[in-house]
Amino acid sequence: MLLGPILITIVLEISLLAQSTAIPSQSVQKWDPNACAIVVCGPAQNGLPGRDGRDGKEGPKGEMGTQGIQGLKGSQGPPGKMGPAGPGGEKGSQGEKGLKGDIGSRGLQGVPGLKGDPGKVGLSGPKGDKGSPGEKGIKGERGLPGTTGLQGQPGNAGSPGPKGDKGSVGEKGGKGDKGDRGLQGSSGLQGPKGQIGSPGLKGDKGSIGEKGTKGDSGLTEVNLLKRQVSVLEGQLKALESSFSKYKKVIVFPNGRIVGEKIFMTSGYEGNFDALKQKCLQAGGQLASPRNAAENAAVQQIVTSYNKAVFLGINDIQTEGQFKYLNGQNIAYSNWQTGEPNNDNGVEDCVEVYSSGKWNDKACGERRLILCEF
Ligand code: MAN
Ligand code: CA
Repeated sequence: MLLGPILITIVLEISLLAQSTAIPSQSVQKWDPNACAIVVCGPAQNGLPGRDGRDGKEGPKGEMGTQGIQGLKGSQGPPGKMGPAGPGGEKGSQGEKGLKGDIGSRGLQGVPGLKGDPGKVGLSGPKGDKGSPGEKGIKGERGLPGTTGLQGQPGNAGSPGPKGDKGSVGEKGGKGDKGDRGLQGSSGLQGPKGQIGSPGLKGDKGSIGEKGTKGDSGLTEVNLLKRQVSVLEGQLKALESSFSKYKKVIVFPNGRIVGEKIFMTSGYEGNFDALKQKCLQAGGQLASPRNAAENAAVQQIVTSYNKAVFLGINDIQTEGQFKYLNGQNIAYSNWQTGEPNNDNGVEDCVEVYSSGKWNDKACGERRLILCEF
């Protein structure tokens, strides 16, 4: 930048000007009007004219002048640094709804439908016209021989002799020629109209139809879908409420619902293996409460039937390590004080008392079934 050198030059020039024009501050401060006014000068020939010696005391300071005209506005300074970004503005209001879109192009014409079923049997038709005469028939067979002819004329008178005997009957003549065929008979009446035949083969696919009129805009489709979704939501809610009601009906009075789980008994009693099998067959498994709420539901059934149930928990595999039927270690238990004690070393199954407390018990004992689904 050249500003530095330029500034230095300006300052230097101003200070030199001040030195050459200003009255030294020392001489102003020590000015005394009573002091000698004689000034010793150089030869008159070359000197400057002297002062007239009338210099009076310095007058009082004048009144303050009126304010000067305002100076010209300085040039605009360089822009400051950019400030930090302000907080984000509020979200604008939603724009107006857009215009309805153009109607879409019409779809292709569908394939022609299948040919319809055959019609009912029609009424019998009118009597047909009389047929044309038939061809001339073939010549008939020769006829039977004719009857014996009449007796001949008496012979001429012979010489007178004795009268002769009467002659014998002559031989039968030959069969005559067959006669000409007769004219063809007139045509018979027309028969009844037949049944309508079976339907023909399916027709060929029709040609593509004309381009349809422009369809509704997509916006309308979206609105239609929204309406359908809203209707479906309503139906779903109704179904949920109805389903919840039916679940209650089904578990009354032999079951309990806890969250997603349903405990249910059929009243059957048997040993652990039999109970386990029954629950599996029903699509569930022996009750395996995994928290206090589920255990409370099991307790309610036990109390209601006044019969202890076996749980889907045992330590058959490893003594003292109680596991669910899937082999996992139990995550919740509600043992009666002093249990499990593996009494007589034969207690690998778990029963629930009406208090809700658990006791290990021999698996061969019979208990009330309680399955969970
Ligand atoms: C008592 C307790 C139980 C045990 C049963 C067996 O109630 O010792 O721990 O399981 O007897 O009948
Ligand atoms: Ca026990």
